[in-house]
Amino acid sequence: MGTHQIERPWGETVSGSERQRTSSTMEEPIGRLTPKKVAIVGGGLVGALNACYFAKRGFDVEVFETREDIRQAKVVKGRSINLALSHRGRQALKHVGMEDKIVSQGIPMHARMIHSTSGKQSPIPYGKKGQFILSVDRANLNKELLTEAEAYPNMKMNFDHKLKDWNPETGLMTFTRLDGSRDQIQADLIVGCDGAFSAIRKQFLRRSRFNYSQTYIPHGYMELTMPPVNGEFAMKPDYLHIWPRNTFMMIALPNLDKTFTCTLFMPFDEFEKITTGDEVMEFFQEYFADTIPLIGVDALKRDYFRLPGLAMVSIKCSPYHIGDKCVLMGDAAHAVVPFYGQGMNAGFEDCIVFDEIMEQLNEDFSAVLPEYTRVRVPDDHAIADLAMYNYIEMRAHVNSKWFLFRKHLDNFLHFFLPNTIVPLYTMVTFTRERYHKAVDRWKWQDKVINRGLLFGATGAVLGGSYLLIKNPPDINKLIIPTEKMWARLMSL
Ligand code: FAD
Ligand code: EGU
Repeated sequence: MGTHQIERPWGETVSGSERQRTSSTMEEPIGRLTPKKVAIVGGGLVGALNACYFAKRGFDVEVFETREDIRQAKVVKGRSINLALSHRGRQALKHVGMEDKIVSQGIPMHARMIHSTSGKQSPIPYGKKGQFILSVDRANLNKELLTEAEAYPNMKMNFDHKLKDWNPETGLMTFTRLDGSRDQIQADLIVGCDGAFSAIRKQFLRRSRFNYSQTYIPHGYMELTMPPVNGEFAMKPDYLHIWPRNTFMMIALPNLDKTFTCTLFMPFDEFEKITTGDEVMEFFQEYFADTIPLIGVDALKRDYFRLPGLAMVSIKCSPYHIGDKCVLMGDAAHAVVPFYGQGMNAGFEDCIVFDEIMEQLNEDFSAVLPEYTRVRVPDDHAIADLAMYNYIEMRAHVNSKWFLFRKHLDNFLHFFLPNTIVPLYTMVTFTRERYHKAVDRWKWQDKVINRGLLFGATGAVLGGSYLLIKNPPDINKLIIPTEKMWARLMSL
């Protein structure tokens, strides 16, 4: 890992502060003699990526992260082991030159594999050939992003720094450390990337006209590992495996070590009903029988009780900024339920959107922050709503037959009317169409489809009537004589 070139047309490697000095004499007449200081709170996926974006612009960047450096840690605690990376996330990585590296460490998933209760497997492609999503390892992605960020000379990483409080007027932050000490740091801009339970957001909540809502869904999730069989993947690796069972659902994504991480989704009260190993087996026998030999009876009985079901929350808020001092991004701004595979992708896209506005408005925080809120809130709210909608939909009536039918219908309509009907998941997963626009278009398409069905049905009735009138059937053939009717009824 070398040092970074900070955007400069002739491409020398310079430190952030040097760049600022040069550019201020050349382009910016006043101010910016020293680069502005940006503090990024949270060194998770979005924080680490954002650190690259701000460093690339030449700011004096510091990252503050509660945990120890995960690159040194023996065990990495945290949510979900692997994630689906799609177009939006990839584009965001591309802007900081990280796309190829991360893609090369991911496993392409070209289709879903739907497992029915009987054990039948049916693939449904995500799109045309060459369209796929990637299964990436969360811990590895986080490490790569931290290493990338750290290679900028104008970057400082502070691990073991937990934000306790901060002052929206002055930008002064207070951190605590494991040894009990405190650290106080001031910054020109504070970027809250500290996840769904954001400490930065607490100051937002105390303010007037800040909108906030959070919803915990009744489902929890549990991760189970499916080991390799004879050194090979236990199931086909280039698929996102899905077991849709209405109330219960399981999903499995492949890992580089040839394991699968299975994520079981079910209501908390169902989790609690299962208290013994035998009950686990009974439950799996009924709903996910084909996975029992693959996960293994002993592993299943043991791993089910290792951790309780974990909660999922959906959070929406607005605005995302306070004055010119602070902005929220990633889960801190919008936690979404995982039923569209978009949480991280949306958080990564936040970084692109902010960066584009920084470019348009010459890095003037007092203009950039409100514009970011104006532009981004409708889209983040749209994906939060979509993910929640899909959760409700899947839970209500999605078994494997229905899932197959819906996806085939979507793909079929798209095939015949490629420019009119684009499936929602395609717009969400494979394009950068703004989320709220994708929803608008989806509603419009639904109207067209329904109208099509209505016309179709009306046409069938009218056409049928016409044919009947033109060729009236022999009425005598339609009337069944009484004795024949009796005979039929008696034979039942
Ligand atoms: P986080 O990853 O939560 O990082 C926040 C960081 O801030 C952490 O490192 C934390 O230690 C630190 N921090 C917290 N508080 C403080 C503090 N006070 N001071 C300093 N640091 C602090 N998304 C997808 O795109 N695709 C998927 O397939 C997908 N699958 C998912 C499956 C499940 C089961 C779940 C739960 C989520 C899934 N997601 C998925 C969503 C994804 O995990 C999140 O959207 C993503 O992790 C958000 O990143 P973030 O950096 O905003 O927050
Ligand atoms: C859930 C948990 C299939 C990883 C939504 C599809 C997810 C992922 C789907 C998790 C589903 C559901 C889509 C992708 C993806 C599908 C999608 C969900 C990855 C509508 C690690 N979802 N997920 N939709 O279309 O667009 O395949 O934990 F079962 S990837 Cl719930 Cl594309």
